[in-house]
Amino acid sequence: MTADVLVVAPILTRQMTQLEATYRLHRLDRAADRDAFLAEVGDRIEAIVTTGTAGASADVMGRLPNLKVVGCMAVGVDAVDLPYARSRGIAVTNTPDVLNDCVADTAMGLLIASMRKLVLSDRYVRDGSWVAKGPMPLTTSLRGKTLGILGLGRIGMAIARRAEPFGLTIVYHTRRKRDDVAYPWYADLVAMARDVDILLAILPGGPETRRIVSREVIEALGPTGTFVNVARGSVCDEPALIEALASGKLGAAALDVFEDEPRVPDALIRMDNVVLAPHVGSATVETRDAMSQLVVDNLAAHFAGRPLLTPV
Ligand code: NAP
Ligand code: 8YV
Repeated sequence: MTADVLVVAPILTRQMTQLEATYRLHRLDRAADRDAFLAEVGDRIEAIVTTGTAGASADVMGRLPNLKVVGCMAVGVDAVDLPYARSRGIAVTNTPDVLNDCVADTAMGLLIASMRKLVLSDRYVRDGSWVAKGPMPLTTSLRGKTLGILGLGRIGMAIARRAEPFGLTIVYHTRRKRDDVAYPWYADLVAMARDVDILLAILPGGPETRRIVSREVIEALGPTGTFVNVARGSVCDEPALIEALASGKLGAAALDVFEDEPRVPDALIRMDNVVLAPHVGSATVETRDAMSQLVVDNLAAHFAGRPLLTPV
């Protein structure tokens, strides 16, 4: 029998075509009246397809009494209400590993763009400053600096491996010290922020890590420090970050993620010491294709009664 699947947010077209050929899809993302739509199809839904941003709320899942599995196209599932899903025995799948390289590339790109002022350099050429003012002011070398990675998991390790050849010394903070790496571990995030030149966040979002990059951490990083966030906007105290960047208590920031995406505070948009990106860590054709396929393959495993490939 063909199963009914609720699309909270679509994945790539190639995989949506596969889903359309296999299941009866119900497009919540296109519904004019979401409540009426859920009231009409809710009883039939056995699976959800969603993205890391759209997630799956307890409110939506609560209207789907036969829901068994959520396929989320992201490694970070902070937008899926996991406690609620667990309370109902609803399985949740994510897309780990296939995005490590692209997210790590983005992180390094942001780090270099910030320290070497690549975005300002581009503007300097385009707006005629090079002709009018002469050479651009000198920037800061990566070589010899210390990079503190907040969250040395799958992606954090991919970032560390890329950072080493740039001459960066790597240290990290996690809850538990890893026994398979030689990088120095800090039990205390503020102490690490005090000792490093760059703090890079790549840990999960959610209540446990909310504003872990606090005012104290930001100020410990200091006037010559750079903060790179490729984790989630929620992990950083954004108002404190803005204040520190504006007052010179923090040197610079490179941000792929924000508290209220896609809305980015005007203050950040106006700052020259900030590089901004619209949550594009994994946003390449190849990686999104692999992530989307993993969503499809997880649903296929579920409906065939096989073990899920990447359960959360
Ligand atoms: P992972 O392999 O699970 O690694 C997570 C790391 O964070 C681990 O080292 C973990 O170590 C650490 N961590 C977790 N909670 C912590 C806490 N409270 N304090 C300190 N460290 C903590 O995850 P991943 O695959 O590398 O992905 C990490 C995150 O990156 C995702 O959850 C997502 O939010 C984000 N991400 C962003 C993008 C983007 O587009 N910008 C793309 C992909 C992923 P311990 O357990 O020892 O603490
Ligand atoms: C995606 C992400 O941008 O995997 C994650 O955790 O943040 C990203 O890869 C996004 O959530 C797409 O669904």
